[in-house]
Amino acid sequence: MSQFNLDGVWQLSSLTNPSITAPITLPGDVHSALLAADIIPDPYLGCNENQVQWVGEHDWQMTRSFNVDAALLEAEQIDLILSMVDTMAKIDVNGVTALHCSNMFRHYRRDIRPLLREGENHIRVTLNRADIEAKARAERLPFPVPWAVGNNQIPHMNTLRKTQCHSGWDWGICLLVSGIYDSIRIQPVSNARLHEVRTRQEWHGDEQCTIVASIHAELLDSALPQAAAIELVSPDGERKSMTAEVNSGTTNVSFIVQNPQRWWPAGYGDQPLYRLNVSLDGQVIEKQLGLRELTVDTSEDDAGAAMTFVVNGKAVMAKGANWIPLDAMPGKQTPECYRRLLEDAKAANMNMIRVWGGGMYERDVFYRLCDELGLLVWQDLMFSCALYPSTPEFIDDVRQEITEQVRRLSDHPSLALWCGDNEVIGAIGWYPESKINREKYVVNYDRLNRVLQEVVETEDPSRRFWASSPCNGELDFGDAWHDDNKGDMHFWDVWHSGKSFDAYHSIKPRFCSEFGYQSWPSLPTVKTFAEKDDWNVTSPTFEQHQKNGRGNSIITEMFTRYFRFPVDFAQMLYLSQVQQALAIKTASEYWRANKPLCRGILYWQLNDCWPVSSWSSIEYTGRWKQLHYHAKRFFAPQLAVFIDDGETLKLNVINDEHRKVDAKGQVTWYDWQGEVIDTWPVEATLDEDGNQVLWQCDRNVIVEHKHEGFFHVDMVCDGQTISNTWFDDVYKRLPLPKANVEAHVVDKDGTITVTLTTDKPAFFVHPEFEGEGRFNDSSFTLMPCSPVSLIYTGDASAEEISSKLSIYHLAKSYTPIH
Ligand code: BMA
Repeated sequence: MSQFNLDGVWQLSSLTNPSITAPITLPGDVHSALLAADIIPDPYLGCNENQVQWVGEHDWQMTRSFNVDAALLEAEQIDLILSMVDTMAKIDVNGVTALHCSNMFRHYRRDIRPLLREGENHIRVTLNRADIEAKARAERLPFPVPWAVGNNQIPHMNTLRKTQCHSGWDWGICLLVSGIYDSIRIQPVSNARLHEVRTRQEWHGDEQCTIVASIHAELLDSALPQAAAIELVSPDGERKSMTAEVNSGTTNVSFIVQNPQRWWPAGYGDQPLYRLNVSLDGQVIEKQLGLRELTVDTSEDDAGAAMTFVVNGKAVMAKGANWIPLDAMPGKQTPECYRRLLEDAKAANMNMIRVWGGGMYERDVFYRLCDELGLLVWQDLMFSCALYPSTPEFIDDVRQEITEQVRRLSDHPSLALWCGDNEVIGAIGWYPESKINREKYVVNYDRLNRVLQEVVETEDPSRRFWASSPCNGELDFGDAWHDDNKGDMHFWDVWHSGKSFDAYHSIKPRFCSEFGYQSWPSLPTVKTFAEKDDWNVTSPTFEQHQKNGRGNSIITEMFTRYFRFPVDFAQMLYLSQVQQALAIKTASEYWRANKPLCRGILYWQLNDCWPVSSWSSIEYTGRWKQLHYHAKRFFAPQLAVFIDDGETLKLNVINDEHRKVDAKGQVTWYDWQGEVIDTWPVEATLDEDGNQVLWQCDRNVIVEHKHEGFFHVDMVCDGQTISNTWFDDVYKRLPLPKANVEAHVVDKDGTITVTLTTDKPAFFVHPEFEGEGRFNDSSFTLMPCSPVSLIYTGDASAEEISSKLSIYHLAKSYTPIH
């Protein structure tokens, strides 16, 4: 008898006001159901966030009936299996309480066979208010435990095991959502429960790898030992099968793989995947395995201590971004959206994603995609920016939660590191209570963190546990916001502390796991949430969609340091994205030029969970901000970057691949008309995993010709063109020419290209099509002598693109040019 689910349409009603009823599709959330039934306005539009706060202040119930036939009841036991239940829930079957849930990150399984009857059955899920439970728990704590004031709009979320940003964040809408976000499964059990299958790899040089699979099963009292069928399928489709006799407990079986195909992070090799299938008593578990060795090198050195991910013996330059939940309404977190976003991460040459601790342990589809795409995962445990209780009951619950999550995820080859939390060590220094009694709160921190470490090290000895992000190392409670010598750092001196972009040059991080700069969304995205009257950065709607109190002022003030002030709203949006790209480019390029000292760059943040002004490089609509196009260049395996040390202007060329690469091109000094002042050929074989200076110029020579032009490098590395541009001053002081950029859209055999030409050099050239799809490049330097042909991917026609195409470039942002 096989498993089935209770997914689909249920009936939702408010227990606070029973006249409010609507259908709800599960897996899904209450807000999405009310929105679909027109009971609430779209929370993402205008200032509607304020109109929907009542939803979180109601208790809800979800019911449905389902049919049970006599054949099902022949099963000895029938389990109800649930996960991602958000959060305070009671489950009744035919009027009898079967289960209480109180942790969104736990997995629940209960035999409901005694409650079922032949024919129609009823199931009811009661969802109680999270805010009231959080407050009640806080009142029971032995001493105050500060919550994420400033990010959360509803207090005491730190007492609940629920996605912490549900009650708002500095980029997040406050919706206090509830519901069930994973399939509601019913599993008949005749003889045995197949709880889980976990694997371990034993390497014997390059020639052989043994996969040890541990099958965890539970036999019913009456059952005899059971036969499990196990099959391993290689990436080429070669199958090896066996059967094993299984008892209650753990049964180990081994497969010897000769000449194993190794799994690599993106940019270092392929991602061959082996499939392991285990079936027992009608239950099947399928795993996707990647054979690889992964360690984290934190050994001490002259500068401090390394922070280097090493895969299959090769040091990796980790490049990527931080991930927040895909959508503020969990019902909208679809596999298609996961795929699109993660493919976009890979398309920008990323190889690591950090699952940030204020969100959730991601869905299986996320990790499967990361395995396929070669995106390493830095996995935070779900604690963020607040302090957390260390009471026995909280610790017991968390111990169970982490055990289950580590068991669920540890077989993914993409999973690179378990990290205890986001910024919780730092948070000890933020709140009045913990500031004046630091020892007490450090001990409180360590009690919980120690349990996290114990669980991770017991359950997954193959991986490193890292206490917190940021963290300077084992039991180091120092300032990882500023100490760049060891561990990972979060560098926020530019955005949060208002320093100029040069501050990125003042540190040499070993691994920067967070640094970010905000921009406003593009005009096409703004149009999806703001009426025309609100197209103004200080309008109520625009301010509602900015959750970092000083955010809009920071963006605007920074304009005055680097740029001439833009002429209108559309140009302000455009310029904010140039500015953001420039910030993250400045940092990333400089730190890459510090390789091998620096081995990781993860900017804050990849995505948005609703349409908002934020640090993201991809808007909620899926549109790439200019930053994402820059990331594709500054994270490319080969990078050419100008480094100005005050005395010399140098060209560093960095190669992250572990093989030599031939590079050839030239550095050219152009004047503002695009005429060559001077040019130098550059040619070299780039070292494996190297970082070389290939050209340099005395700064005095440039000073003598101040403002006369700019430097540009073009190189071809193994067929790929890389380029970069350097200016001798901030943009506002440069005599940028009033370039006229023209676009010609052509459809040739179904491929749409947009060719851009210009009469004078143009910078940060950004074509913006107000429809679906995107171009393969943007935000680049365009020269009169070399037109650029961009390829469009999407469904629009050439005519549509021509009629809805806006071309932006830097000089045009402050000078109307026709
Ligand atoms: C970081 C993160 C988030 C936050 C971001 C921007 O420190 O960990 O908490 O959203 O800063 O302020």
